[in-house]
Amino acid sequence: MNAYVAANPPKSPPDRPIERAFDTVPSMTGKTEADEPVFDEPIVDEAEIARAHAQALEDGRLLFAKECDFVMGVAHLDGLPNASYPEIAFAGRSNAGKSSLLNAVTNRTHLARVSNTPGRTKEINFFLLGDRLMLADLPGYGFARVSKAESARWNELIFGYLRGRPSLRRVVFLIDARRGPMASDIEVMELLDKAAVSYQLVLTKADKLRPVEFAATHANTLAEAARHTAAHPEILATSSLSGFGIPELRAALTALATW
Ligand SMILES: Nc1nc2c(ncn2[C@@H]2O[C@H](COP(=O)(O)OP(=O)(O)OP(=O)(O)O)[C@@H](O)[C@H]2O)c(=O)[nH]1
Ligand SMILES: [Mg+2]
Repeated sequence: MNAYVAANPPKSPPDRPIERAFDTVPSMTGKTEADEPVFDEPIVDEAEIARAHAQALEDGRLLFAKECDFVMGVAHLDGLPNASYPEIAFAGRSNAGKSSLLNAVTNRTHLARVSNTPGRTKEINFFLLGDRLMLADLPGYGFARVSKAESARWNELIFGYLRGRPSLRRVVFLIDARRGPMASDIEVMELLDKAAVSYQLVLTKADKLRPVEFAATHANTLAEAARHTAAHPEILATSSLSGFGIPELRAALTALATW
């Protein structure tokens, strides 16, 4: 026996088992937690949730069925229209499908100009929906085949607008679902995080992927969104071709159509 143990003989064990902490903490009713009922699941009024969801979809359908008119195309920051309506901007890489999505959501075929040539949208095009919501179709970034000077001019226009627009309620941030978030997307997301501009990622061209491929991109994109402070946690998926996800996008934007 060593000197320490000899000097400090073990105490005899307590004559009753040591109480576990949660057995003795009184609850607000004065009972122990062990006395409290245990519920299998949280109580959720599923019918109420379904009703609210259906109402949001219907509100979205009604707003986006209203008149939608081209207001102006803007090539310089000093030419922006007055910030008098709540505004949503469609942003993303060149060719991500911004103009197509704007047409799909407003149920028009030729409102915004769509092209097979990346870099088609060269100005910020503004559209007013139902005298309630301004929609802005932005030129895409990341298009290699423009001159450095032109690319710098676009970036100045796009980021100047995104950072300084007081009426901007949210950026619909398009990501081509075939590619998922790319380095240039993540760079822009970081800029928006820094400027505290709220954005929601929307995966486009969902019709081009098999379900298993889509699930992988969706998981990646969700994980990317979680790393960004200004990203909305929910991700939408759309196809401008099939109409998939369009009613949900309308509902999400309609919820932002008030000050
Ligand atoms: N299959 C499929 N093709 C799409 C979809 N959305 C867009 N496209 C195609 O993708 C190409 C680019 O679409 P745009 O809407 O012009 O893309 P954008 O982001 O506005 O491009 P920029 O103005 O150059 O930045 C066009 O050929 C579209 O037809 C979609 O949901 N499904
Ligand atoms: Mg475009």
